[in-house]
Amino acid sequence: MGELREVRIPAIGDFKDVKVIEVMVGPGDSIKAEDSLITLESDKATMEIPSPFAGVVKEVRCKVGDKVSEGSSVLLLEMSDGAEAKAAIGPPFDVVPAIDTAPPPSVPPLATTPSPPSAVPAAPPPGRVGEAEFAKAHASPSVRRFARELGVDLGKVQASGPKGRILKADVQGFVKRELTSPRTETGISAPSVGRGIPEMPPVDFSKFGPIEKQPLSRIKKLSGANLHRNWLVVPHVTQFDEADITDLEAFRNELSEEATRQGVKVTLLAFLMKAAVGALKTFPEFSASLDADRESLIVKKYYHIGVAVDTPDGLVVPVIRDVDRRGLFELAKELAEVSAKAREKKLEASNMQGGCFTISSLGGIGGTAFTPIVNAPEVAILGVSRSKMQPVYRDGAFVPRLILPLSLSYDHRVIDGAAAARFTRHFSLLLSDPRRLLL
Ligand code: CAO
Repeated sequence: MGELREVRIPAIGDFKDVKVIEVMVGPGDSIKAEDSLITLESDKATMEIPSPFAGVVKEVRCKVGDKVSEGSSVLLLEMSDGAEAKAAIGPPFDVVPAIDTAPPPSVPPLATTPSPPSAVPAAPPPGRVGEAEFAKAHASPSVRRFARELGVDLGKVQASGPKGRILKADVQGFVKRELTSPRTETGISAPSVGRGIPEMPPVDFSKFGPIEKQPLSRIKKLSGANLHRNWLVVPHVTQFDEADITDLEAFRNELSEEATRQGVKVTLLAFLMKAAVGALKTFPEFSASLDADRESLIVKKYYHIGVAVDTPDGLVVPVIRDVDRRGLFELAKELAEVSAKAREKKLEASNMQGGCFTISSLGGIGGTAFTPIVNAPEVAILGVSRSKMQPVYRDGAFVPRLILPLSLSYDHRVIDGAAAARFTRHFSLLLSDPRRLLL
């Protein structure tokens, strides 16, 4: 008989008395290390507690409705011979809203119905994901939410968990297969996600030299799937332009004393967000989204701007709400808070939803231009590179001016090239005269 071990709730941050909403195992069940044992739900998030060991469940020590905290007993496990702790007992909270019927994610779902052959393939509205099958599927709330975020119909996902439970890995596997398969009838509309693209043959790199295999972070896996889809679905064009920000920079420096007194650092980004609102008000189609039926545009009357933030685990895009109603200092403060939160992995899904337009600034790092990928269902994204003092010919002489490179990628289904050129020109004009930002 193997050694008996008690499994307890691991460190779960500041959460206490969290409700058990699901018990996924029972006495006699054989489980592998990292299999989910129970699901907890706080008012902010759900999480699954994984088993640190492989073994057989001897006794379950909590039930649905119990309130548990770090150290509470979950169950007694008879360890398999030679089993070792495997599960990552880090904070297992999934940063997702607690309500399973969360609003549709800010990315269009992977289609689950075939598209008309000649039309640009449509991502159907989330309601069209086979709701009955979805509801019947055997999966925890966090897996359901994950599936909804990706627009995956759980009714079509093969389960590999205990008692036919669909695991997160099953959903990821389903998406991976759909992204690479040329099928049309079962899931994602094929032309949108790489129909006919030959698969990359596996390469044994160790034949050529020493290697190390490093798992991709969760963020990279999720953003990778979204970026891949957006790259394939959205016909991208990038418009390059530049803005003379000499006066803006002088104004920013003038503000710095007052900003320091208020404990904020006003970087260029806050001005860019304000300029984005100005340009979006003048060119509303840049903050629109294609309706699911592709027959119309949804034009948004709010100004929530996404900001790409580089974190050690990958790219995330928190959304700053109502930028039109915020002052520069308030924006700068929120930017600092939100990027710190992103880097500490404390962003919630709701912090990353609802954007109308995204800004991706690599100016703090360097570079002269780049072609950002549109953050669908948004239709445009502004890339900003590093500003540089340049000689500009004016009134018969060269004068030194601080020039900021802009790269606007847009969805050509919605935006014409001429409109994009007008948009970046207008954006540039707003930045070149900071007084215009106040209008
Ligand atoms: N030109 C010149 N200098 C710039 C600049 C620009 N366009 N933009 C920022 N800077 C300067 C800032 O003024 C600051 O200088 P000081 O420290 O001397 O004052 C410095 O660069 C660092 O700025 P920052 O990057 O910390 O701050 P920010 O407000 O400009 O940007 C954030 C914040 C979160 C957007 C940024 O940190 C970040 O993560 N950028 C990467 C985004 C990304 O990865 N995009 C790619 C997406 S596609 O894969």
